[in-house]
Amino acid sequence: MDSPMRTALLLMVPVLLSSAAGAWAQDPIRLVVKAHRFTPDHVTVPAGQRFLIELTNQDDTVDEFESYDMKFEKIVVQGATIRVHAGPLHPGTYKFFDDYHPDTATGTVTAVEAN
Ligand SMILES: [Cu+2]
Repeated sequence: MDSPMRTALLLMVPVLLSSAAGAWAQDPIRLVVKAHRFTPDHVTVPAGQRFLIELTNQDDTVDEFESYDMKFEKIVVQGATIRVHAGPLHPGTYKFFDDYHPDTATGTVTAVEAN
């Protein structure tokens, strides 16, 4: 193999590896809270990677998106969309809730080994 071609192939490898490893966790997880319930109320993420949750509040009341397990807490006013970073998580199931309507607005994130 001639040298320029070999160099080009070697340069491509790390780019392909990093995009494959990062793609899943980098797509935001989109949640909606409506009638004081989350949709979806259960999501799966790869263990060991940071991820982003994007939450839209379709209620006409203020919510507080919170998780003791994942250590975030953020106000989301009516009609707004917020983003919170979470992870990296060990494999397991982690709870989140709306602190202003915790009786109905609850959900879970399950972290699974990503291979
Ligand atoms: Cu609420």
